[in-house]
Amino acid sequence: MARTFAAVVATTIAVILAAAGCGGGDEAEQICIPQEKECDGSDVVKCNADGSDWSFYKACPDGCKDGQCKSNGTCAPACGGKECGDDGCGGTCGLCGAGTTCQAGTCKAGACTPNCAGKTCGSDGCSGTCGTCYSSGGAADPSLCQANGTCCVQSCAGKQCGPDGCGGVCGTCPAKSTCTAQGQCQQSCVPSCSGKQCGSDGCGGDCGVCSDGICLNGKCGCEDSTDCSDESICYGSPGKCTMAFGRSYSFTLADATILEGDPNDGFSAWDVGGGMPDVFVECTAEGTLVFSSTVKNDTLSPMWWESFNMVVAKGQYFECTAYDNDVSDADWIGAFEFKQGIPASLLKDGYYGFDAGDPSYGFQTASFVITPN
Ligand SMILES: [Ca+2]
Ligand SMILES: [Ca+2]
Ligand SMILES: [Ca+2]
Repeated sequence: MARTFAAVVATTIAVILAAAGCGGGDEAEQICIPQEKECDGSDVVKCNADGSDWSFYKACPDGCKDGQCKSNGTCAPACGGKECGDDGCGGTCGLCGAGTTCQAGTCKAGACTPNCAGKTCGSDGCSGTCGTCYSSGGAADPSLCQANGTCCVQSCAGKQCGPDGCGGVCGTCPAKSTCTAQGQCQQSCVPSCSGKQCGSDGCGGDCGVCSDGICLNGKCGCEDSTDCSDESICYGSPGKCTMAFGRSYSFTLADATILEGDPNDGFSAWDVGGGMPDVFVECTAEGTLVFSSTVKNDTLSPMWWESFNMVVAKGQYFECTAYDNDVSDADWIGAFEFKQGIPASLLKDGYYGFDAGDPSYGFQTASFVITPN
């Protein structure tokens, strides 16, 4: 107000000087651009219409910068197009000079009669306000003042999101969630780990991590050795991947097929007088006998289903030989061997089928079932 008072005094003096004929009759010196605004401390000052002086325009509760009030950060003053009157945040868009009144946001000559009949917010038609609207959170919010001059009451009690009933929202939901009709944020995807030890929760997460990294149908562990890495087998129940070598296996000799004649003796009958062979099998590991089957008499397709246990080391030389049992000795029928050791693939398969692949070889085929102990 000091500025306004000073301006009035200066104008009065100029008028007096002009009337006295002592001022040379010149118009007042122009010191600013008419209507220009600048800051004076925390006030906005405005250049007079003739550019002769600054006058107080507006007080800024949160300070002035570049000729405009700073926003207080919680309420955005709504002064678009207004030079005076209520800014909706408890402040003013400006004050009108002497002899003028604020009418619908514009300073006009003459008196103005405030009218707040039926109104609780918005402009009183002059320089004042009929009231300020507040959000459900307690912050002044001019956007809640409706066209009829009453405050819209937000209905956000107990709501995290959704319409506030006043054209706005009660809040926004974080990513991957949506707002329910009841105004609650709900994850778009509902994780499901019921009955699962591991694997996907259906929403991009894990229900758990298995120690051996094997998760099948939500359970930790393997179903068979194909689930495990190259040199490991599936063992136990629930299955767990474990090293294939250095452990005991049960080898079961199931059956074999023998050539009808002895290829080592011109394909003559195996027994003197034309009898069929009397077959038994012996197996060695690193030259040590680990298995000797019973004798199956007079057959080309003996069946044993006889077992032995053996710890299988990696690279361990292994050989099985079939013989025809005779009265005084035994005829060598044939053999198979693993010079580089039994491969992990057989231990994983749990089965070995020997096939000579040579129609003239005495020991044609044999089959073993291999089970970890
Ligand atoms: Ca013989
Ligand atoms: Ca015989
Ligand atoms: Ca014999």
